[in-house]
Formats: sequence, structure tokens, C-alpha cells
Amino acid sequence: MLDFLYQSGWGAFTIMLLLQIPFVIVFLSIVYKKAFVDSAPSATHPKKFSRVEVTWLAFAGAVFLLVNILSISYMPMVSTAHAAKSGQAIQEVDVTARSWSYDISERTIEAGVPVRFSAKSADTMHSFSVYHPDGRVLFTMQLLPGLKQAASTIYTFTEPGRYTVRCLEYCGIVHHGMRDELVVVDARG
Ligand SMILES: [Cu+2]
Repeated sequence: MLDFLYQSGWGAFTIMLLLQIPFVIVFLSIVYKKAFVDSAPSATHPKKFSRVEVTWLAFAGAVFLLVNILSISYMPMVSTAHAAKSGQAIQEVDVTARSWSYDISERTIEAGVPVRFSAKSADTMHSFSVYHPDGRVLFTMQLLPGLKQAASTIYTFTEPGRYTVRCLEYCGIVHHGMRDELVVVDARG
């Protein structure tokens, strides 16, 4: 069930639809109420904050903070800084994107070894986006043309497999065909 949700376009579409249903229900019920049940202006007291509102606001604020704090280490710049500081050997991979293919200096990568992807674009805006074999996007780098310094990120693959590379910035008529592959191999094997 969960596999279906993130491995197919229909899964993403279903989730999007489900997320929107509560909003649509609330919206339509308010429209209905103000049109047919009670069309007078709403009686609000801007200076009074009810207990329910304060509780709700505190709850939403706490969830917001918690989610942000817990996910900090997953942010690419933070995990990149950690990997760079760890002193571990880093595998270097250079990427040049052009319409509509990639030059990748090394497509075979060892699992468990941090890889620094240094990527640039030779012509127009592209991206270097890496997908897990099960279809999840692991990270994406936006590649702007004309920059002196390559964009770079460090990522450590943990599972062997075939990882698809795709461009996620619309870059012209064969944008959909702009894909490549990285093969992650078990370091011991
Ligand atoms: Cu593209």
C-alpha cells in the first residue's frame, strides 16, 4: 500500500487529493453556511483570543518547531558539512549537464563511502536529481549555467542498487529523456 503511494504518479495524485479533501469540505461548508444558513457578518472579537485558539496555536507552533528540529540533520547542507568534517575518504564525482544528457566522471559508487558530486551546466538550467531504486528522490541539485564554481553536495549511499539520475528543471523538448544511472555496489563485494 505504502509502496504504491510513492512509487507511482497515481500514488502521489491520491495523496494530494486526500490532503485537499478536508480543506474542500471546510471551504464548502463555510460557503454554504454564509449563503443559506446565516448570511449576517461573522461576529468576531479581534481582541479576544479564545482558549481553544491559544491551545491550537501553541500546538501548531510546537509541531512546527519539532518537525524542523528533528529534520535538520537531513538537510543536504547540514549532512554535507557533517560528511566533510568527518575526515572520511570522499569519492569525487564530477558532473556536467547539457541538453539533454550528463557527463559523469564515475558512475560506479561504493556503498557507505561519502560521495561529493560537483556538478555544473554547460548550456541552460538543468538539475542533477538522484532517485532511489524504489522511486524516492534522494537529493536534487539545481544547475545554473555560467557559474564559475560547480554546485556540490556530499551524499552517502547505504544500499547497493541502480539509482536513476533525472533532470527536474524543464530544459527543452527532450527534458523528459534527460536521464542517466549510477550503480551503487557493495564495498565488500
Ligand atoms: Cu531538464
